Amino acid sequence: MRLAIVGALGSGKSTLYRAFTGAEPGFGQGPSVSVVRVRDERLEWLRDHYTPRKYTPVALEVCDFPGLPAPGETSGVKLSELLAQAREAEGLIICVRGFTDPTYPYPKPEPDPVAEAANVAAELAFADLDVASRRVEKLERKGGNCLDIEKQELAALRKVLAALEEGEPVKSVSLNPGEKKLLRGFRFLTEKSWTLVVALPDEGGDELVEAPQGPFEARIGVRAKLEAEVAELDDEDRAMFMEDLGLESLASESVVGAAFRAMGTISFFTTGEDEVRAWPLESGSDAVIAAGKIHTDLARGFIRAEVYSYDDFRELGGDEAAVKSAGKFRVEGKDYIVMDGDVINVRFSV
Ligand SMILES: Nc1nc2c(ncn2[C@@H]2O[C@H](COP(=O)(O)OP(=O)(O)OP(=O)(O)O)[C@@H](O)[C@H]2O)c(=O)[nH]1
Ligand SMILES: [Mg+2]
Repeated sequence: MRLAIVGALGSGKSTLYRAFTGAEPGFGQGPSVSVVRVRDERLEWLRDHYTPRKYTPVALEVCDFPGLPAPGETSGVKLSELLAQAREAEGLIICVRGFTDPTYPYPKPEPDPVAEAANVAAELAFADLDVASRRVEKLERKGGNCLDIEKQELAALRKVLAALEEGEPVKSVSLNPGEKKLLRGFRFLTEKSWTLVVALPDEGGDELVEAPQGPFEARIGVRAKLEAEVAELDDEDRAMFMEDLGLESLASESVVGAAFRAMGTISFFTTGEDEVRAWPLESGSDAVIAAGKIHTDLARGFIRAEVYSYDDFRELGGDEAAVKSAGKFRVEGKDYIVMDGDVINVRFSV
């Protein structure tokens, strides 16, 4: 799964990327990509409980994109190409500037997160509008020669277009599963989950986080410059630095978690002395799909899933026998819909 960091020129994207990854973004025209782990307190508790040989949190790819030029401006990057690449991501992190930095060119003396977020949102919506209307025109030209499936697509696209013209994102349009499937290939930017990040000055500015309006599933303020410096330290120095600053946790870590949850993805866990691992799963998936994430053999030879929730396990002191005697240990079949935080053991035979 992939998260794309997009935003205006100089809004703090690459600094945020460094805070996430500790890696330097490249200087090319394309996006830089790194893998980050999604922190999950539950998984960390399971790790401390089992002290397994291997510990595997969910990993996400994060891409740092070049800045979108401000309205009326041009830049070295081709906007359409850039946005086409952003379509490949499942979730977007929209980074806006909440700090002042005289060393970096910025159109205004003071940051304006409200206007900046609105511009970025408009740019993304416009890109969707462009894609949808081109396709509608093409299908309309075909007219009576449209296949049935194309007629359905056209009807669905008209709904999308109507919403976009009203300034509404594609995710606000109610589409049935069939329509969703027909439109999946467009990978609309306004259909994705959006996490707003306001890059904050080293001190203060927290009030800037609530101001921007838009279809954001999550919003969070990050002192990206400070956190990027922290990310470069080794563990010991980092702990000291964070204590000095009075920081308990890093906001950039919360961003990854928030953006992950905003995608509507859940996690289930597999545990034991060998490995404690979190698996991302599309919400609403059944036990066989979950088993298939672990290994295709587990889906193919699926017999049953032994399931209990992390919450019950933790409440009962991390004791499986106690979970059983409390009646919280369940044996589930193929149709069981996996829940966020389920601890699963798949029984199978091939
Ligand atoms: N105080 C403060 N400064 C920041 C923050 N994030 C970025 N900066 C500074 O803002 C300037 C631009 O940051 P970048 O991360 O390069 O911005 P960008 O969005 O990647 O810029 P482009 O890729 O050119 O669009 C740098 O001088 C950073 O040090 C932040 O959260 N707080
Ligand atoms: Mg950059």
